[in-house]
Amino acid sequence: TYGPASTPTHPLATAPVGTPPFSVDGFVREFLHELNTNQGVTLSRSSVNDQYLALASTVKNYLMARWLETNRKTREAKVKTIGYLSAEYLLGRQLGNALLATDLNDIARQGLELCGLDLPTLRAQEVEPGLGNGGLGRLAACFIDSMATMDVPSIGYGIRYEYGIFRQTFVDGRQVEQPDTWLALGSPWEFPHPEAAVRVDFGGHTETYVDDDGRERCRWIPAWNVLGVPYNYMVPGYLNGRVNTLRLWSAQATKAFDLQIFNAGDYAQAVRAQTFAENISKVLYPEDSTPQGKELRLQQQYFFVACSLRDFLDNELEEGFDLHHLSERIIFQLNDTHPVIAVPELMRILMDEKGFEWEEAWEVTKSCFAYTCHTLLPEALEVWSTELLGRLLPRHLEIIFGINERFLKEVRAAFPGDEMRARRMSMIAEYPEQGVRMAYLATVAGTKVNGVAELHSQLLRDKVLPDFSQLWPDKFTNVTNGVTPRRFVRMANPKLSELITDAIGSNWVTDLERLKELEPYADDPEFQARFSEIKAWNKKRLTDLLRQRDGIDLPSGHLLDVMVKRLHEYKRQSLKLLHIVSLYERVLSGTLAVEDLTPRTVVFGAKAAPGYRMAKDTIHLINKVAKVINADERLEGRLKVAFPANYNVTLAEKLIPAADLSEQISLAGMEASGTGNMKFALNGALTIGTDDGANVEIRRLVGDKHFFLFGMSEPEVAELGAKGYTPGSYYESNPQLKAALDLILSGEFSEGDRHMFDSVVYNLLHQDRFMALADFQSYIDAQARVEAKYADEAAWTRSAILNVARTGYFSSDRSMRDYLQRIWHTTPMI
Ligand code: NBY
Repeated sequence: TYGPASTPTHPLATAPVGTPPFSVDGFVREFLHELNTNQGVTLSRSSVNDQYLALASTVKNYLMARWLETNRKTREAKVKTIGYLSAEYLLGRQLGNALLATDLNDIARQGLELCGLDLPTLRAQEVEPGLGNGGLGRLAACFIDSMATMDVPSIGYGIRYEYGIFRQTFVDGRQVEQPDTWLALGSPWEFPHPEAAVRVDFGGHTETYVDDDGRERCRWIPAWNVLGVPYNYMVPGYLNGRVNTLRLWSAQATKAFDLQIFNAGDYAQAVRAQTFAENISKVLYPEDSTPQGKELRLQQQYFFVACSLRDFLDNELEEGFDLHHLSERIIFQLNDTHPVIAVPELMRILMDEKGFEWEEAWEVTKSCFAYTCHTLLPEALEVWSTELLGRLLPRHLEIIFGINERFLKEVRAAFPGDEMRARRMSMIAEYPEQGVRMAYLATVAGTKVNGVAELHSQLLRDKVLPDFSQLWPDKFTNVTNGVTPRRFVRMANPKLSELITDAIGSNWVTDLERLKELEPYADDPEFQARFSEIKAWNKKRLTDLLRQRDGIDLPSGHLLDVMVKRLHEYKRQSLKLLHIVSLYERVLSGTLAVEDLTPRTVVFGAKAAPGYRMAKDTIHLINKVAKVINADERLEGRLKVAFPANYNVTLAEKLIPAADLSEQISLAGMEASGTGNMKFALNGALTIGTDDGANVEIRRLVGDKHFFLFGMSEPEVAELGAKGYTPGSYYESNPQLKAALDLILSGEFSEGDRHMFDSVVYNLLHQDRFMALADFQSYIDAQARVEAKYADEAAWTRSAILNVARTGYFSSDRSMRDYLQRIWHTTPMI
């Protein structure tokens, strides 16, 4: 229960808390107060970390009243809430975003200056919460930002991993993973509520019994449980006074469990029990595409979903709410299949705890979920073995079988006699072992199923779930991804933001389509000049950062060519590498004069899943190639390769605004959307890319003249695959490709060791699942077009400006509007 035991009588007890005054003096007072009372130090004895923590607390105090008010208002309005269920949130640093959302930047800078402190130094002290792998986790972070900014009531639910995505280091060019200790120096942005912990059950068995009304019912007799402790985070809207909540769950041992063993005298065992429970939220799985099917992973999924449903039903809804109307108050958006176990969990709660009949419970359940798919790779679709599910969540497995049985009846009724279809559509796979296809369960249970870009949604309908889209054509829809302009333009690129605002006013930050108004400026020499200066300034900023962060020296005046994303074969970092090696080889062999090389620096940023051998070998190869090329004086410094370790959101914010060329070179039909592609275009980089994911839409909007398209289209890929793809034939028939691969095989990059990179090279020659060799020539040709254009500085700048002007569509605010209209059927709160 919440609130005081008796009616408060002190006048202050019912008034909302005040916000500290928006003045430099008010800020300084608040900051010093936090430094003294929270950190227990005086300014003169404070460390940078003390100062950062005090600053964070100060900013929090400015947000607090709004947060409390948002919660009160939303509760009172009894409107529909978006429950965003995501196993990952790749938030990035919080301080800069909070300062921006509260308009405190100037006041904070001045106030700190008066204290002899420097805001950027304090900002640099923050360790970003890396609670996600890549695009999917970052998308969740952009979406909660947009919902807050658009005044959409929402709660983000997820896991408070004690260790986020690993910290990547390189040792002799190979990736080595270090634990990410993001909590070590304090975590000023969270509010733990151990008193509001919820219990989550696991294991045991089910039984039937006869209830008081004489009905036969099922129940779950679990074997063990853990506690989920909520940690609340504020999600501030941009200058609109709304502050939504992100609620992340941390696992703890239950007291009962502990005490029982403790009383039995086995202290060591009691401590082990605690460790066992806490393991559940200990670490983020660093797999970004191939689910590993590990027991702990399923425990994580059920853990956070069970906590979240319990929390919403018990704490967010008013007491006595009639759950038959649940969908009027919540829609749970499933961020991929990771939270899909929420479907049988809601069924279980409604039937076993609230006494609903199956049909009643199913009606409610299927109106409360919608499912977003983020992939097309068959191996990325989660399948949980029924053995594991039955052991960990026996009641849920029963319910899944029940859902499947009724669903297959519906299929057989719709397609009489088509038994093959019924088997294809079953949620239960029988090979290689019996397992539950979570994407099918999500599709059956969801009111809507969406892909994340037009091409992806189409392929999802036609290739991944064709039987389902025939059965329910209206269930399928598209919402093209977007990115938050607050973090990725306004914060990351302050100079460009100022230029834009000077030209068209400041409303673009929340209405990004307004960037269109920049179009006329693309031909304005003065605007062009300022735009180029800003690009140069951003490059300088990046150069300074990489020098002190990584000891990397970026040359100036180069075309900055950037490929940053998770390392995966389908994304084809190896194709980018072949381009680099080929340029080098042509200089060595004299087919390209050094002075004809366009001065170019290629920057890679990429983490490989720790168990993904090919990805790790590719990282090793990139580093080795970089080492040789960077040291070779014959290149006269005209080609450089930089690979800063540990690419993350913080680095992205400096890297993207500096880029000239954005590499989006996945095999067509493989990248669901991409979101980095959008961030680059919005910051005035030109894209070299395939017709894949959201590239398709970017190119359509910016126009062919301002985009470097290459490679096979998705239908061409399918055709080549069907015909039989033989990568070796491209090697044999393309001398330039052959020379590049041969140079790697010669040991040039491996101190003469001719076998160091056999895995990568022979995979390309004999398998090349993602057809890098087939697209090689087309890619090389497109890079030649890049160089020709780059030589005409005015033309390049004009195209870059048009990229900014024409990509306002890719704001995550627009994505949210699409979700509201097509999926959630609700409107912002006025
Ligand atoms: O989601 C990415 C897609 O590859 C990208 O094209 C898209 O833009 C983005 C947002 O929609 N998918 C992605 O990032 N996936 C993961 O990070 C991920 C994480 C964990 C697991 C699978 C995928 N897992 O099975 O554990």
